[in-house]
Amino acid sequence: MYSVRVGAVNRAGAVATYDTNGVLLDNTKPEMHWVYVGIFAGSDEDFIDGYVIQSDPAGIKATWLGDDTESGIAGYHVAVGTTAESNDILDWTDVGPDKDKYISGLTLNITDPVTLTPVYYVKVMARNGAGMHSAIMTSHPIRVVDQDKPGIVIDGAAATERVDYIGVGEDSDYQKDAGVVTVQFAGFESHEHGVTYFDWAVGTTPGGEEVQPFIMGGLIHEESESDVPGNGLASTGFGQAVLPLESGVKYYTTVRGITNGGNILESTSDGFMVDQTPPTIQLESFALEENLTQLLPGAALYQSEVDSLSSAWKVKDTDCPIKKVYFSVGTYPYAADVYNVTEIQSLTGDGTLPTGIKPTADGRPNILTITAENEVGLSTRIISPSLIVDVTPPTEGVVKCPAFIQPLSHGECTWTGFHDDESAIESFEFSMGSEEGLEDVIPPVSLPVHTKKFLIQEERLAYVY
Ligand SMILES: [Ca+2]
Ligand SMILES: [Ca+2]
Ligand SMILES: [Ca+2]
Ligand SMILES: [Ca+2]
Repeated sequence: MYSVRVGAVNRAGAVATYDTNGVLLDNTKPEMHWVYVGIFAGSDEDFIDGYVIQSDPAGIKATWLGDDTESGIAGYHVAVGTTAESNDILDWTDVGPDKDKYISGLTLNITDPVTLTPVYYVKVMARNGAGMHSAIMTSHPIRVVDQDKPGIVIDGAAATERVDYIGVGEDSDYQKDAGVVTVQFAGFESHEHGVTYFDWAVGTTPGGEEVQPFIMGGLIHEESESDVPGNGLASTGFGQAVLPLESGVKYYTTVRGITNGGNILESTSDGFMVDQTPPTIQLESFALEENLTQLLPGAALYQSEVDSLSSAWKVKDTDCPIKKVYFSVGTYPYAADVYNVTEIQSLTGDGTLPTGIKPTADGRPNILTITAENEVGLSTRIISPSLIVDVTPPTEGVVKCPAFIQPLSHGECTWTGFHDDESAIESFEFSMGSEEGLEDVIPPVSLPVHTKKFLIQEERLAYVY
């Protein structure tokens, strides 16, 4: 120990002395006791199978301790390298006297699990009060693994029945069953810690537990999955629970994987709804008929031109999308003997028959069948009225009239044999002329269908049936 005395003499000759408390002379280096990584001061280093494992790719937590009994520790210097000798990641950096630090701003790559490269070493030197540096102390090697990641969660049981089931099937957004919730999940990974257990909840909000709180029951993990990261549970599985559901409510399923490190890896499905009602189909027009009260099954419509059969309709389902609309035309209900079952491309709202559908014109009815199926597989089928196409006039019958009709005399005309193979006779038209082709004696008069004869009586015209 040295003492330093400073004296000052003033012009009057007085001397003042100031004594320091002494200055240490230290000529031995400080000593490093430890460097631990993955933790801050006060924790135990997690050193397994020769490595400390971390998932952080941007920095390293480290703690260290050195001492110097003579001059104490003034500060530490830290470096990071991919070998025990190199400082290729971070060159020597003065970090002050703190005994731990998050060494930030690094770019660390995932360690290849086969070649076990790269790994990272933290080196620390202590600096004592006399400015001398200790020997370098190097940490255990650090393996960098993938960060914990929540997997995906989908609604429904699609594809889970597959023998080679792995991963997830197709997400479902609608279901018919109002008493069961099914879920599939995959890709929950904790390379650092492993997943210790899974639990799941069902709610009416994303992540919610309104219908079922988080429970472990009902989940099945894929046991055949090998090379599970972090030696935890499989990352894949599915779940099923009997729960009462309502139409018109969206349900969300949330799956959590809880890691051995206490991390909660959580994912929620995008939801599903229940639909238990089939779509509705409203026929808006059929052939030339647009009056909704006439567009009923069993009604008969007649048309005299053979052109394209036309129809328009509206398909609706307020709960879920329409998956398929198809039609056929037949000579009896639900038949397809006039036009094959054909899918309609437009699935929502208004639908129309494509052009070019020739109705049968042989007197048999043309009945349109329309079927609409919704996303959950519920379907509705309607039929149109019968359309009878008749392009030929009625067959001529035989008319019998008196050979001569005197003015003011009586007479009658009768007729038989008028008929039509395709459509029924609707009415008769009667007229009389003084020559063939004329209607000058009795102008045309329309007679009901049942009329059988026409009386001519004292210039008063009458008909009888
Ligand atoms: Ca010393
Ligand atoms: Ca969904
Ligand atoms: Ca519905
Ligand atoms: Ca006819």
